[in-house]
Order: sequence, then structure tokens, then C-alpha cells
Amino acid sequence: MIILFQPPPGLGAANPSPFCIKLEVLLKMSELPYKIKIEGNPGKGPTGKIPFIKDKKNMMGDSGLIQRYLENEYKVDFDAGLTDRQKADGLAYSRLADEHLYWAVVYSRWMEDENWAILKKIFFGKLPIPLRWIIPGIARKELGKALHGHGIGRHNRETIYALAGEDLTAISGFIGDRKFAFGDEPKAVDAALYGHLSGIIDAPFDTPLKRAALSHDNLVAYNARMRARFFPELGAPPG
Ligand SMILES: N[C@@H](CCC(=O)N[C@@H](CS)C(=O)NCC(=O)O)C(=O)O
Repeated sequence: MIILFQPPPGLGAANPSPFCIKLEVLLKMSELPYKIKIEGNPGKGPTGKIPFIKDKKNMMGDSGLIQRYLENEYKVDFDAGLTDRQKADGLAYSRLADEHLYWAVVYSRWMEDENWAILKKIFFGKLPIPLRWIIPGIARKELGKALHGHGIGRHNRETIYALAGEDLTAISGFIGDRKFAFGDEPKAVDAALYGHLSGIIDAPFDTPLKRAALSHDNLVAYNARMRARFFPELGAPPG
């Protein structure tokens, strides 16, 4: 059976990590049996990031690569019935969320002092002293470097949120008034979009990013719809 390694639910969402939400939704869509093993330390995974899985004795990281693995190994067709053009659009929007919008979320959580104070307690509050005093600062510094390396971290706050606001407007236009991205049934792109939207809309951080997401009624409804479909045990989104 596939073992999914990820942290426990948190930050008002099925998982504090958008990529863990994405992968768990994909696993649920696949209807393959899987078991969750709680693991909060990305360093334990093969790529140093969460989520990761173990299947048939192999460890594997990266939600996108795991998606391809499930497609190849188990013949799961996450995009059944879509045209090549729709599949291309789905991949492009997944990448928009995974590789761009995500980094604005990282900025909002880790670089904004008031959000960092909340995040630090949740992520590191249970570490024994003196690790609790040392690790959070190191992790924050590393993410500051990652934001700089990505490029988005070289912009000021206003620009970062303006760029992310454009992503959200594009996603809102993409979803339109459909139930899911391509109609009445969720496809691969819905797993990615929901992971990131939930991390923005459901998390307890009042940021321009969240306000931008909340200004799109269709995104709020879509987030609630995905949550009700894949994580009914969580109940309605907070707030
Ligand atoms: N491309 C990866 C990204 C995963 C990722 O960035 N995970 C974050 C948590 S949301 C992580 O583990 N960060 C730890 C680190 O960068 O050291 C995927 O799709 O799974």
C-alpha cells in the first residue's frame, strides 16, 4: 500500500502544505488505497521536501512526479476525457500555482512578522529547547534565500502581492462559473489549484493575498466545494 508522508492537518486546511493537499486529493481521486504517516520534517524525504511517498519499497518525492508515477504505474487517468489543449491548460495553471503563486504564500507566511509569529508556534512550538530557539530563525533565513533565488523575493511587498493578485484573477477567470476547472468532475489541475487556494483562503493570515482571493466569489465557492468533496470531515471552511 502507498504510504503518504506529510504533516498533520493545520492552518485551517487539510494540510499546512499546499503540495500535501494537492497530493492527497490526487490520491483520493485515484481511489488507490493509501495510508498517511505523519512526518513534519521535509529532511526525511528523498528530495528534502514534503510530501513524499513510499510504494513497493521505493521512496519518492514531489507531488508532480508522484502524479506521473501513479499514472504510469497504476494507469490512473486524472485527466480522463480532456482534449490535449485542456490538458495543456491544466498543466499551465498547475504550474502557475505551484511555481509562482506558492512563493507569494511563502512570503506572506514566513516574511510578514505577524504571520511568522503564528507560523513559528505551529511549526516549531513543540521542539525541545534549545532547538525551539535556534531552528525557526535558520528555517526563516533559508526561505528568505529561496525567495530571493526564485526571484519574487527581490520585489517589495506591494509588488509581490500585486503579482499574486494577477495569478488569482487568472485562476478565477479559468474556473469561471464551472463547478471544477473543466466541468462537473475534478481533474488533476483542481488538486493543485485547491491546495494553494485553501492555503490562502482557509489559513488564519489576514494578508492582501487572502483579501484578493476572497474578492473572487467563484474562488471562495470553489474552495468550499473542493473541501466538501475531498475532506468532508473538516466541515465548512473557517471564517
Ligand atoms: N515541487 C514540490 C514542492 C514541495 C514543497 O515545496 N514543499 C515544501 C512545503 S509546502 C517543503 O517541503 N519545504 C521545505 C524546504 O524547502 O526545505 C512538490 O510538488 O511536491
